[in-house]
Amino acid sequence: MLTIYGRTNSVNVQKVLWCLAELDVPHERVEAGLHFGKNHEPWYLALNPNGRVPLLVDGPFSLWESNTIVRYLAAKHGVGGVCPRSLETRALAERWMDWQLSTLIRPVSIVFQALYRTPPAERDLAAIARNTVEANRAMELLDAHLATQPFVAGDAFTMGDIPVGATAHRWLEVAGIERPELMAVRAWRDRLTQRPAFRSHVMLPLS
Ligand SMILES: N[C@@H](CCC(=O)N[C@@H](CS)C(=O)NCC(=O)O)C(=O)O
Repeated sequence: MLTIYGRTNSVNVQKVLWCLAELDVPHERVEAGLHFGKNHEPWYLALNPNGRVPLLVDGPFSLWESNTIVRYLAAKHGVGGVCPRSLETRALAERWMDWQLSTLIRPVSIVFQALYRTPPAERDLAAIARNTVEANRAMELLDAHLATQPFVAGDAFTMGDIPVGATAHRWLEVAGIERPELMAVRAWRDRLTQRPAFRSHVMLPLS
């Protein structure tokens, strides 16, 4: 049985659970990370030396890095669907997965962690302001792209929508920050909300 280690309020775990649900792959999930612990135990560090969640264990094979796990699952169970058969479309999907990791997640995480997991007296207000600007700039780039097509890699939903979709949803839900209108991103998020897998694994209260 395929096992995912990770807590459901982690955006990186959400990507993997969303992908598994899209692909209808049987699996079990074991709570890990933050107060659940496990991710700093020696056996876990032997499988993921970063001590982070998610971690996938698929028989004798294990894998860390959420976007890589999404790629692995899509290639194993979703070629012709979540993993496009066309090399060009697949590359476009992967480009947005890389962009999520290289550009979007850092400022979104800094602001989210500050506002949801840091006591008010300990918050770095300058860092929140600076990273809000940076996240909004990235979201405006995404908005301009999604104004031209319904999903990040073209006309159909692909694995490329998963990391960006989970992160963009989080940004749209963070309370107490200024955001541009992001009409195209919101329309795309509405399309994602029609997917049961997105509703079950990503549309959860932020904590
Ligand atoms: N780039 C990694 C980042 C993993 C990561 O930072 N995970 C966070 C949760 S979103 C984590 O493990 N935090 C520590 C913890 O939960 O104990 C990935 O995408 O898998």
